[in-house]
Amino acid sequence: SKLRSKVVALALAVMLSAAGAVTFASTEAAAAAGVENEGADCVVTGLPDAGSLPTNSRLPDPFTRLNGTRITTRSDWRCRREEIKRLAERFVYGEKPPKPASVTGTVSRTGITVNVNHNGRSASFSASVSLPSGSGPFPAVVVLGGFGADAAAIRAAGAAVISYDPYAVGREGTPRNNKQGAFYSIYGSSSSTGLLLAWGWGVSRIIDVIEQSDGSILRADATGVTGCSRFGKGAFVTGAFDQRIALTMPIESGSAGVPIFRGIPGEGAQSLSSAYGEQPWLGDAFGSFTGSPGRLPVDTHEMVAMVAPRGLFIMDNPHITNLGPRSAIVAALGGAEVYKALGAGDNITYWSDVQDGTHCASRSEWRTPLQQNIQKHLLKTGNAAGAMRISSRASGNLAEWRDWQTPALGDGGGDTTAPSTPGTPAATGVTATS
Ligand code: MCU
Repeated sequence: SKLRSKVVALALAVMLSAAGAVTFASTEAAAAAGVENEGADCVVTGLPDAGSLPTNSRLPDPFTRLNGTRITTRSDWRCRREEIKRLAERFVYGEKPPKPASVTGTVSRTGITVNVNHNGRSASFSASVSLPSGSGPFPAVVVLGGFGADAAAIRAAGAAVISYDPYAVGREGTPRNNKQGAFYSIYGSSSSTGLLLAWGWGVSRIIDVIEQSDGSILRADATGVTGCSRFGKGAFVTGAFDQRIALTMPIESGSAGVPIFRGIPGEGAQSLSSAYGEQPWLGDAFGSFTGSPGRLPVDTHEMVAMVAPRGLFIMDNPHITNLGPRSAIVAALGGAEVYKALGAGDNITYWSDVQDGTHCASRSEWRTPLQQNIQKHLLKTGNAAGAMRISSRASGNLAEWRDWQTPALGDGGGDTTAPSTPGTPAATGVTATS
């Protein structure tokens, strides 16, 4: 009868997801941008100082500008996103410098080398490449760290795997005033930028080199990024901060990753002070917020939104409270409101309906959605709908975390997506059991 109820639950889930699929218009995969930051020319004024921040126990409104007005069209999102980026840099991750003066390197069928020169300083690092079968040029998924991501499934889907060692660019185990690795060789060991954004900077430089290559092996316009645990934090931040990345796939990222900072204290997740103190993952400026996340003028639902409308596949483990899976769902639901407002609700998937409780386990449940996301966003051969596959072990309710509504953004003609009602789960609100 246990099996029977599982079968019933599965059938129900399939029916619900089939019903949910008609609720939102199916959206095409959004093209990645041709540049790292499409909002680089936006003039941002009114960034607050750390000393003048009000406390807000709810999630900040992603649609309200620093000057208090709300955006009304989809094209307004570009510069509102830049405001969020600047807030995230100032208060959470530290600054991500723009492309250095010189980036050179090579792409071969087995590896990528990167050489950076800037202001008289230089640094180099490399990554290995593993191609799928067939003839290229291939899309590629950058895998941060060596575990947790299903490299075989990525290659079987038709994408190359770029194995990238984040520690070459930002080492762990150093004090904040003596950070090491290629990023800090260029920008200084006392840079206040944390490791996560340094790792993302390294991926951006890999993409620079692919762009400059002859394009016969790897495609520069079809890059994904993934990683598990601390490298899930890194994959999330990497995708948020480089709009050339077409598909972002954080796995079991935990505190300092996807979960909302405001939710973590109540859930039994790794505390913010623990994550901040364990490694210099977050920027130095985050130190004054570990005990008062309500003062942050930005939260991770807005980092989710920074990825919009590009592909985002958040994989999480509901069995480990320490990872903050409930706080991660709220981040996904909050960010999905921006996806929906942009008409791209089908480009985000959150999946925590998994059986094995082991951290960064190899999971059969994610193989199909992983390959569907690669087909849709990197190969452009599929159009699978995004989904919320939330385990009953850990749920989250966005309505408890927001006091703003999602606007119907005009697009200057053409289709519009209906605004959501408060508390309605984003995308296809399927709850499955595991
Ligand atoms: C979930 O990611 C981290 C976690 O934040 C750390 O506290 C722990 O030490 O390591 C996890 C991890 O990266 O595991 C591989």
